[in-house]
Amino acid sequence: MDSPDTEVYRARRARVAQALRAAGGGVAVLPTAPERLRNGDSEHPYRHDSAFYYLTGFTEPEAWLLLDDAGRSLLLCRERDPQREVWDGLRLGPEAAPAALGVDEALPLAALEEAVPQRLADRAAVWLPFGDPRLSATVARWVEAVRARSRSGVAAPAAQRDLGPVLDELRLFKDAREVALLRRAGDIGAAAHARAMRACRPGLPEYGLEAELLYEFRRQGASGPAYTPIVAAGANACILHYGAGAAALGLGHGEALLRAGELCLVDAGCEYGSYASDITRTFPVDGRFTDPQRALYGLVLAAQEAAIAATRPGARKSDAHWAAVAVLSAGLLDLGLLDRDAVGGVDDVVAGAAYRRFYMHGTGHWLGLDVHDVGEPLALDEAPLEQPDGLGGRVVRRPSRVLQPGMVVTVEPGLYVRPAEDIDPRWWNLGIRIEDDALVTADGCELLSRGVPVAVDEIEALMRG
Ligand SMILES: [Mn+2]
Repeated sequence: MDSPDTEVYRARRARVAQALRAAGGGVAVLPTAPERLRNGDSEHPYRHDSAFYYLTGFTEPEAWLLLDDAGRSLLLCRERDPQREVWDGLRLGPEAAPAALGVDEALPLAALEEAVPQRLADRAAVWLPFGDPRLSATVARWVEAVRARSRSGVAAPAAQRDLGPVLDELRLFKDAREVALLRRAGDIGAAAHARAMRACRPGLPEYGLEAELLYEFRRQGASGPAYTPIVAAGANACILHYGAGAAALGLGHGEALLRAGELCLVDAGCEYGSYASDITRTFPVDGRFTDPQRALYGLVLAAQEAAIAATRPGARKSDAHWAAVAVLSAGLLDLGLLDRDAVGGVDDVVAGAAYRRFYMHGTGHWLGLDVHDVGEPLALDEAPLEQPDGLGGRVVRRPSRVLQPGMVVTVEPGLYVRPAEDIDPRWWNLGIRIEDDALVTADGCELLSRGVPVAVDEIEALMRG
């Protein structure tokens, strides 16, 4: 009797098999992620491949899944090795894998070179995720190995086909189990942000808040951050990927001090049960928004509210972005950050993309096993049409995808004002982003990350307490 967990993965494999059958059949070949050296002989913490995990629930390195269009699955994994297990931890081993994972068959990794060509014989196609040259070369070699046996009457797959879009499409729609994990990741991520806000005070280094985030993630059972956290004080908030390798001038990453009167931007989410949260909050270091900070923050929040309202079934994915852009553009004109005489009205600002000086990224991305999760963002079944390219021009391309229940997107507008002669100094170095995670529901969306305040008054109350 399989555990319900095993049944989830079995059902997902059955859906892949069904998709292969519908597209002419064949065998899918999917490896998990490689282990990677960090430096010397020490490795980065191991993280399994998301698609591999989605179909197996298996988290060990050095594993392959073969899945044919009849739904038969074969796992190749490391053998038990008492000597190695003393050093590296327990291994499931091929003997225990069928019962533990619900796969039909399991073999030791050593059988890979023999087993795969065997399973590719007389198959219409081999399916593999495209875009990885090493994998493509390996699979091509296996196909050649089948071809070499053609005199014995065996036919090699005539086609290599991309497994990526098949898996991406399934992963785009989250099932109940995935929603539960995303909700927990959102709750833990939000609690960590609240902890960072409470711990914030002038004089702390950025890494002081990063430590609070990491502590709360781990304390609540997340495996760690889902991506490199950004804790950006003052002007650093205008560096979009501050923290991911970008450092403040003359300082190591995260070493700038939090100063009274400045804002702090925190973009951090955790990984729980392999699922990510992705949350951004921006708050005053001394717990009290100044008037310019409050005005600009209020504008970003209004843009986020408009984008959230546009995140519902039937709307297109890009509707949230354009809703945010419309609000931001109007506000930038009202606050005088954009000069009406120079750029015209709201429609001109949107069409000419003058807002891009202060808002240069998109408003959301899919979220799931990966923080920037997989899934086709365009409606591939619709004809291309002329539309804004987001850079001030027009472009002919397929429209953005229509949202459906079960999809999960982030909603993350922002504004970033760098010092410039034509900008009133009161706005200088304000970098603000507000990001929440939204599950598209039957009649709108549910925010999974609102366990941390977002309203000005509530942030100030939390930081006072
Ligand atoms: Mn994000």
